[in-house]
Amino acid sequence: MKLTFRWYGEKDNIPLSYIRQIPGMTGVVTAVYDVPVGEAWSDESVARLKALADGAGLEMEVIESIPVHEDIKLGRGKRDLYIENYCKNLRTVAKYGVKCVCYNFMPVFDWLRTDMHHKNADGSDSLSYSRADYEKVDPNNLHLPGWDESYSPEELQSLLAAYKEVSHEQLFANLVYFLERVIPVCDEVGVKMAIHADDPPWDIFGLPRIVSCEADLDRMFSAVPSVSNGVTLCTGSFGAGRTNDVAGMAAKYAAQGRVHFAHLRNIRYTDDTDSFCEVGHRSADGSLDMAKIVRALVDNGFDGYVRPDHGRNIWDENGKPGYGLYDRALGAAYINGLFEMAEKTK
Ligand code: DNO
Repeated sequence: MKLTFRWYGEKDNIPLSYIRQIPGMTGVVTAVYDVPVGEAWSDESVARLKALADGAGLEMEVIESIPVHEDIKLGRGKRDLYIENYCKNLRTVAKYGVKCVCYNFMPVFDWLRTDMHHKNADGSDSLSYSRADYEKVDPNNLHLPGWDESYSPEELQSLLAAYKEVSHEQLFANLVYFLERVIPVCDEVGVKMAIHADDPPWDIFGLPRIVSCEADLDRMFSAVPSVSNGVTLCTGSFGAGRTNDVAGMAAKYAAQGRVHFAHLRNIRYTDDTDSFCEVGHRSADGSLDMAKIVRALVDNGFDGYVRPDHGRNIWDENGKPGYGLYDRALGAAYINGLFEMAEKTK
């Protein structure tokens, strides 16, 4: 595996030199952030990120994300133009050594939580999701850090209305249409596409979600079989679905050579509905068996990229929600240990 760390480009207040000092760190996971979704990225902007990473002794082999325009997900008339731009972006990043692109196909909203600063018993805080609070959220008036917030309230309402006509089947057909056009480009330029799990892995606000469980991945892979069509095994996202066997999924898709990227983090189920809280990475702190998941990856030949995912805010850090330095660095150290043990006892 190759250990990586998410870095939000030049606006990230975590210096690359700090990232470089985390034991075992090989590279950054980043993106061009100042271009509207759907537009082409310039060579200069990608070259600049690459030069900064190089200068810090870090690789830049993973992009998270090249976002997918809503017209592609909705199957609207302009989707071919946006797909063309997507393919251009794949070619551009490949030119600068990128090997893996993480993306998602969640309508309108990316990840959802109901509390950005859930207070934990140890005094840290973390992201959490509660079913009771979710029931009170108005999707027309929702602001969460880390999303594309470029929609005006009117645009958001019209997007939400447009999805009323889109069933799960239609959304899946639109995903296949997209993949049938981008995966051949990936095959050609040597980039692996790694779809991110829905987070959380169920429909929200009546919007369809189609990357939530094993059956979803199976049908996506059988529709477009090239191994360039793979997954970001986000343990916290799939794991929030209590019927998902994350270690089983890790084993199965690693054996198929389709786990190109793994986001490793733990969550704890907090009631008997679907509420959960993000916790430190250790198995003992949450509901997921991280050692079993890493063992499943290693035993099945996984050789993709890994990154510690969301950490808590600790040591008075006031980090970007989920993306402070300290707890992710501790997570990285723990992940190193799990992999070393799994690899030496393979
Ligand atoms: C949240 C992230 C997601 C992820 C996208 C990939 O912390 O895991 O926002 O980057 O879903 O497109």
